[in-house]
Amino acid sequence: MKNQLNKIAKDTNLFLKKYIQEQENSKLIYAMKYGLFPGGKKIRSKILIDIGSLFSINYQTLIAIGAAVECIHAYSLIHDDLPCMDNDNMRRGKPSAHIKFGESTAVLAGNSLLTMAFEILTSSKLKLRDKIKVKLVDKLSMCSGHLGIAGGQYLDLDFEKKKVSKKQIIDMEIKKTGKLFSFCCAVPAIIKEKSLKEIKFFEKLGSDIGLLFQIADDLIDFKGNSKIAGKRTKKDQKKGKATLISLLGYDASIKYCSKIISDINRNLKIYGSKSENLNDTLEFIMNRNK
Ligand code: GRG
Repeated sequence: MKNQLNKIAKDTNLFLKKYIQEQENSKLIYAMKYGLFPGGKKIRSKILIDIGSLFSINYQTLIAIGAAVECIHAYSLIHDDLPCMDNDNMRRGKPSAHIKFGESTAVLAGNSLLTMAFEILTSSKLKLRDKIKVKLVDKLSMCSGHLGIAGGQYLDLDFEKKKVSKKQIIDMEIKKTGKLFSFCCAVPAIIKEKSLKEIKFFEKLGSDIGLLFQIADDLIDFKGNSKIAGKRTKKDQKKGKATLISLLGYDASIKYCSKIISDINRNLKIYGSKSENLNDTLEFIMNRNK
């Protein structure tokens, strides 16, 4: 699992470096590269490749789409760390982008990473028919905007120090984190032009994985070591963040995660041994410490 994740990370970074190298240079690109490289775990690309293997999709195609997802993810982290958002000084073991380059540069680098994701999806480097590319652009924009990551982030900030229900927390976490995983899970079915019902099945799978990922992330904040995590930990409680841990407690949150994993594994049984890679990824998500 770790070896495969490292290979995916390496291939994604290679794709992005080459993609950027072939563009004209700009001053903003330094801050963009700072947000992208060496980057994080590339777990979203791993999920893309796990689900892609159920449909026998070309590896390099998935790496290119994963690179686009990685641009959006890097953008969201740069903006998440800004003083007007979560105000964090450290990310991935180094100073946050706004600490290194200043706020205005961090905002603009983030915006440029967002648009770069769509450049990648429409580029001739992605060997897919235009009709499919339009569907991918449509899905990724829906997952990123007010009904997805940006909307979820709004709720996350809005819920601070407020009493909110379990349903509200789940809705916020699915938007903030789950929607990008939804996109990754839906991509292979979109490429293979599967029915709307099948695409929806994979989107729901993605939002469940994203929810699991977010709860595991909150558990790291709760009990994690900031040196290992590469970011400040034990901050959710101080900030009055609404999380499932703050509402249900630590043990009940772990139980909740186990239930998500067993439900996902049951739903994927129809894919037989092909779904084993994804099972391993879910275990990794739950047991990670960064
Ligand atoms: C991206 C459209 C768009 C809007 C920005 C700031 C913002 C609105 C959203 C923030 C969303 C956010 C930070 C969600 C948290 C997701 C999360 C658990 C991030 C950590 O992901 P990892 O662990 O990070 O995969 P690495 O460093 O491994 O890549």
